[in-house]
Amino acid sequence: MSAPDGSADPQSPLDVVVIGAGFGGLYATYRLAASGRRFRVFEKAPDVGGTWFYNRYPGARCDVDSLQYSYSFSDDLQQEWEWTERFAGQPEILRYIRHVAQRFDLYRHISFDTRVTSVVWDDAARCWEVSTDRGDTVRATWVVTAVGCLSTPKEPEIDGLADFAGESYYTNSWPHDEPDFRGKRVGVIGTGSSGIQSIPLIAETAAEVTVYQRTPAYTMPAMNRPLEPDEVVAHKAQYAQHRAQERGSRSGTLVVGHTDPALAASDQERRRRFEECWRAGSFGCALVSFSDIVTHRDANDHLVDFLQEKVHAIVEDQEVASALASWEYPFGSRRVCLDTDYYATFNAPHVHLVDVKRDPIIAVTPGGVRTQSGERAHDVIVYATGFDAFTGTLFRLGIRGRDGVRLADAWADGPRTYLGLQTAGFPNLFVVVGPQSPSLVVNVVRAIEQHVDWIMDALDHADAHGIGVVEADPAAQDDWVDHVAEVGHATLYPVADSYMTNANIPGKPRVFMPYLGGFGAYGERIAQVAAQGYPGFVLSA
Ligand code: NA7
Repeated sequence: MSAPDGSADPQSPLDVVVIGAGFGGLYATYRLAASGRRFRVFEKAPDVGGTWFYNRYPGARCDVDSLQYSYSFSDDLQQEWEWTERFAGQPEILRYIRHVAQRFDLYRHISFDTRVTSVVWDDAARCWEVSTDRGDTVRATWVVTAVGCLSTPKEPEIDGLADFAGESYYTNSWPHDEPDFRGKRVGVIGTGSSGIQSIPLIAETAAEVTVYQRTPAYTMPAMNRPLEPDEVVAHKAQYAQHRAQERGSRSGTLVVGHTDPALAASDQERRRRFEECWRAGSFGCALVSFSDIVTHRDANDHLVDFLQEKVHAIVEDQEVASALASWEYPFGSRRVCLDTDYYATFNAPHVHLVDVKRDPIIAVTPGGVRTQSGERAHDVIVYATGFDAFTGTLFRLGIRGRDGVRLADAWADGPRTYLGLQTAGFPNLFVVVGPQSPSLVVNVVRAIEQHVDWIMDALDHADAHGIGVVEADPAAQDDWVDHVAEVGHATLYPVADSYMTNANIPGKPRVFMPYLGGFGAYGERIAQVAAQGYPGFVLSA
């Protein structure tokens, strides 16, 4: 017998090991606890929260409405929890996740400060052997990875990082003791969402802020605000309908798209709709403001022209405005950002922009940052340089499937999955919101619930039918990989270099990672597969 806490007993595998205790792992924990299965959850952090535990930089905030970016599995939970702002900040989201863990008594299932170091399939025993950096080894029939897509920091490929004599901070692993920028000269490298959210706040106290921009992001004002009590009451009264609408939608949100093309609209109508989205604080609205924004470059260009005008109207120094709006890729093909006062921050005399496309960074030096044009002195450098996204954390788990094949080798030319849920050669291993599923292009909390529910149904099906092994069929997998590529390449999304195309990490194959077929349609497809007895999966006793 295995100990009730799931500690090592090679003779008696657990039913399930879950890796990660962010939004995904926590919901899997809730479902597994309710199912009576024997399971254990491993989490490398000292608490729940995942991405929201680590990304605690100033201004860290969700860009999906909090009334939508939250669990739907418990009506009691969604009725009792009070979000204070339209877009919740990181501290509030982390409080929410902790509340969920406490309310449903989930903490006791999770081993914290425990990093999984290897996950190895034992074909003779038909189970996984999971080892951790604490020296534990646990065997389990099923493994569910819920490690997030943005959880392994990218190492910035800049010389001299270690030489810097001042303070260095990474937005994606921000210290718990808030750094004090008062009176300091701060350099910020990176202008994705993390840079764009943190720069205005850093500039509030720092003596000088120098922003090193390589690729300008598209960003729109978040229009964040406190939630009005009346709107919360009205939303909660309709929660069941709202959740159903989210589940059936393209993006897992309540954003509704237009069906007419921008190229057929008048200038006036285009401007009216773009302005509406700008004021709505919703980049999702802009993406679907016309039917052809994400599929037709000329349509997309109309929106880009509109945004360029906005930047030039806000930023006083027109040269700086030009650099901030020097987009060479279509709107939406990199994750669009929502900001609070980002562009206006560049009107402050102590905030400077360095366009490192024109003036490349040569190295970090003991005193600051040296670009081609010279050296700038800094007391602090903030790296907002992003993640080894989608596969970075999965590869670091040391997953080896049949015949000892490493997942990193099986995916050397890009991820190969069936429905984004499983990979041939890696039986009984399920991935929650990984590559080739809607994951990061939709409301990820909806995507998490969709995946975890599907996986739990699959485990029930296996139990009910005496099935011990579930594995993606290679032919079905080939078809899915082709389908994901085909759907992606019918849009403008794969055009840009970013973490969505793997292009932010030197040496990674350029592949478009998420599935763009729409959240609702994807949900229907995976539900149909389950209802039909799992075609495309090989099920054996
Ligand atoms: P992102 O969006 O990947 O942004 C990273 C930024 O860092 C981006 O502007 C990069 O420019 C820049 N970067 C990375 N390495 C370098 C080097 N070596 N030199 C200069 N600039 C560099 O990560 P975030 O954390 O901001 O956001 C991730 C997601 O979190 C976001 O999309 C939301 O969904 C929430 P580059 O593009 O490589 O030219």
